[in-house]
Amino acid sequence: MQRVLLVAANQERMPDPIPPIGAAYIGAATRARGHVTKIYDACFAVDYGVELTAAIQEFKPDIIGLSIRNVDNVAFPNVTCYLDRYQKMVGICRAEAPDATLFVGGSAFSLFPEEFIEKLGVDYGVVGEGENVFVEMVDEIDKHGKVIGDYADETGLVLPGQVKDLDAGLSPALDLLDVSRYFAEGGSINIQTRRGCVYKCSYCTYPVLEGNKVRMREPELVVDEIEEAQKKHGVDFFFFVDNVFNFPVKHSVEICEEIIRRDLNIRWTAYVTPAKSTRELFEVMKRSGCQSMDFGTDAFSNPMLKSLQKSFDVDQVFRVTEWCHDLDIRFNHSLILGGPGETWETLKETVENTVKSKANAVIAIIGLRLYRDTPLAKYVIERGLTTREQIGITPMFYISEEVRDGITEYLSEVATTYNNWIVPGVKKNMNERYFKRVRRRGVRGPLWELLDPIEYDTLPNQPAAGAPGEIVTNRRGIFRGEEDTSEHEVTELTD
Ligand code: B12
Ligand code: SF4
Repeated sequence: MQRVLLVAANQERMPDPIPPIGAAYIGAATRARGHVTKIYDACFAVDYGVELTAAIQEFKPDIIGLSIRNVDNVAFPNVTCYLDRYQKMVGICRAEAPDATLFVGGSAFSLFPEEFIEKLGVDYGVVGEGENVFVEMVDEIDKHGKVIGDYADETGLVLPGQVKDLDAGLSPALDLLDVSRYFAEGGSINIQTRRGCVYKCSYCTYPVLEGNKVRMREPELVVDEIEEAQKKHGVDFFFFVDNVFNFPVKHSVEICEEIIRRDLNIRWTAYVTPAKSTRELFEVMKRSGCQSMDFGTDAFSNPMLKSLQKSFDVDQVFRVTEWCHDLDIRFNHSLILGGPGETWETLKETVENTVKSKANAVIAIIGLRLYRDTPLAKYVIERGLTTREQIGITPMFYISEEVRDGITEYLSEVATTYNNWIVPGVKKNMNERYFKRVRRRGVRGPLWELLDPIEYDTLPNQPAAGAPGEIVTNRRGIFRGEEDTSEHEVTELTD
């Protein structure tokens, strides 16, 4: 039997504090094999250094597993990178438990494993889903005092793990987390119904993280998990964290029907693709408690939807938003602006159409954060703008040349005109203190749901900027993590 301490390292609380269910999945798996397991969750820590030290001294772990979710906040130009904090946490683990075997895993790690392993100096780094491979390695340490199997390369890198049969796995050990606090301050508890994504949007990491085939959980087991959280913790609002909740459609319908059949009085939200959506699907979603949906629209102009390799067109987006209005489902458009081929014309069309669709809220990200092994990475590498190696933990964003000078100012202006537009990169319409006050009043679900559509007849002016400037390849940006006072380099690429 080993003593396994999982450290959920995320401290980001915008837009909400998020229960670290990745660590809770791992915790359920180690515990099921008889290892004494605890999660130290840094999310609400006042001083994680003091708390983590105390947790290690008290628990005396044989094995520590650091779970890292975010590399950065992807909010160009105001980017915060979390590497320093992760390094400090590793330092504390090494100092307080010098004999413990130190692992790292999580989505951030899986995106840049070689770089993280080098920068963190851990014993092992597990890429991808950790439930199986991590537990096998813990078992080996238990039996032999060390890992003897051929799991890792010489740097400690453990290659992608993927759980083939999700139903054979366990539900996340929510009891290892402070569910009540997350529910009170974050307004929902997360549930995963499937892994993987079949779509091939050009910039997206999700197929890299979870694979390009969808693996689904048995609808009954998903709803069992919902019911248990409801009974044990009084949770009545859920966030389906699947990359895309509504594909395959049959699976989504079965989950909704099971919720309806059990007459659970819950509400929920999810990421939804306009592709393959039908009104019948939205109706059954609504009947099962769907209060809102977040469309991964990205762009609202056909040339840009094509450029980003999206699987729907402008007409389909209008269609799904109409159904939302008819069925009283609130919705947000997540936009990613400035991709290859973006012009002032396409940008303006996106803004106009988004406003026309009367969205409750719009979250607009400026520029495309580059990740390795995505079609977009291939595009920029082929054009000689960067190399695979240069794409890494230090965030690098692609912004098309035509809109590069002026896009930030323009979106700032749009968000001033429409206060239902949230632009994280310029901190527009993101008021943390207001968000906290609202939560204290017991509001559930994503906070953007509180915003209301703004009428079409107040469209913003044509963008003021627009003349392509000289190519910028090394623009300085400031990273403002809590403990991170150093200045890092943000590279902005254009073609
Ligand atoms: C759903 C989601 C959201 C929802 C969360 C809602 C909720 N209540 O949970 C919302 C919209 C709020 C959100 C917000 C943000 N998100 Co988000 N989100 C996701 C998404 C799609 C799923 C996350 C999830 O729950 N997965 C399910 C769990 C079970 O998987 P997991 O945590 O990865 O854990 C598994 C493995 O990683 C591994 N593992 C995990 N820990 C450990 C530890 C050890 C020791 C081992 C061995 C293995 C291991 O095993 C686990 C089980 O298989 C991911 C993309 C993805 N597909 O991963 C992005 C993702 C995590 N988000 C990302 C980002 C950036 C953000 C934001 C910063 C964006 C923003 N500016 O607002 C915020 C941050 C919010 C916060 N407070 O931290 C990025 C992180 C990458 C990066 N660049 O940093 C991701 C990867 C998407 C991307 N762009 O690629 N997000
Ligand atoms: S953006 Fe959404 S639909 Fe497209 S590949 Fe990523 S997860 Fe799949």
